[in-house]
Amino acid sequence: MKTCLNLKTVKKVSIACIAALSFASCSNNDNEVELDLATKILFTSNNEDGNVNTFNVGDINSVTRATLNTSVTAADGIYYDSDDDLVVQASRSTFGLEGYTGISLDAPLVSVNVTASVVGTTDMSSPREVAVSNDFYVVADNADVDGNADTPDGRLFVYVKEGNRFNLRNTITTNIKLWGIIFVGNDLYAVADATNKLAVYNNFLSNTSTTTLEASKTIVAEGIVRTHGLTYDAMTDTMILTDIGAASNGQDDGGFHVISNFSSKFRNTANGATLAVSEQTRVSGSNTMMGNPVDVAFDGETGTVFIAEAGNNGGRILAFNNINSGGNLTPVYNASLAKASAVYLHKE
Ligand SMILES: [Ca+2]
Ligand SMILES: [Ca+2]
Ligand SMILES: [Ca+2]
Repeated sequence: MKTCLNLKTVKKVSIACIAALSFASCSNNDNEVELDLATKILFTSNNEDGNVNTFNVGDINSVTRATLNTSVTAADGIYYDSDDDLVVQASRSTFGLEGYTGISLDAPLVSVNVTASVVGTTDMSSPREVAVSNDFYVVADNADVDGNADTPDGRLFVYVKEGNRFNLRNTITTNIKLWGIIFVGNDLYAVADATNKLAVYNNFLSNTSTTTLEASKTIVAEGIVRTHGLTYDAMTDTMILTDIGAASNGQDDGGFHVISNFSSKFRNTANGATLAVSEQTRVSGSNTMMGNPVDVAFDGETGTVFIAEAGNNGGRILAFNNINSGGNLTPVYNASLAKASAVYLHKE
């Protein structure tokens, strides 16, 4: 079957077959081929060399890797926009967003040198995670705001992508320390760094001026020492929070918590109240290779958790399957990535 060489064609053919219920021309084998060839790319950033490493994780037992070599030397939060063939990361050497165009998934990714052609003003001090809603790119900056490291605070920089520019619309100052952020619909969830708390800012983008903003609601995730990264999968209503434990232990005190049926659990936990650890599933222990898991992505379809591990062995990308009962799991995939800082999973 020659069209197997073109992944998108195969998918379209299979979908058309299913729609027509044409079993004669669409065997079960074709459907299996479609699933096996699903495009799933994990985009990653790091603070070692600032390059974007991509991992084709469509088959977790046969992962292929390619590197987009950038001119920045350290980076965090990462995102991929398939409509624009655009990879975006938050540069920690220029302190602005950088977008690399022409990154198409129509053919397997190969290692290339890239130049940022979508850029913006370099407003930030310590950019971390990036959260995207349509053309709005929000960056969490964890630098101290008020000159007193003992008072928790941070800033959310709200950029709008217009043409090949990231234009700063406004800046929101928070009274929590920031790191991981993610949109769930119109609401922006944020970890309260250095704590075990999860905050939400409802209708976040409706705050159009530069101002300070209190979280709409904050809950405590029992069992976590210090959360850092988070991700949400709408298909399975699953929230995942990482736990870096002590930052000083980069080897074996980290983990992550899976919160299934997240919407109702969050709704039913009052502002300031605690979500019991018995309502969460914890993965941690010596087999997990997690010391400082700083970011997380989740494929709800396969139940696979991807982790950016900043500390263990200098930094790794990890994947875990069969997470339902938690515990001291051995990663199903493990690759070195020095000072790994962020992961973003793109599926099509
Ligand atoms: Ca402060
Ligand atoms: Ca740790
Ligand atoms: Ca991320």
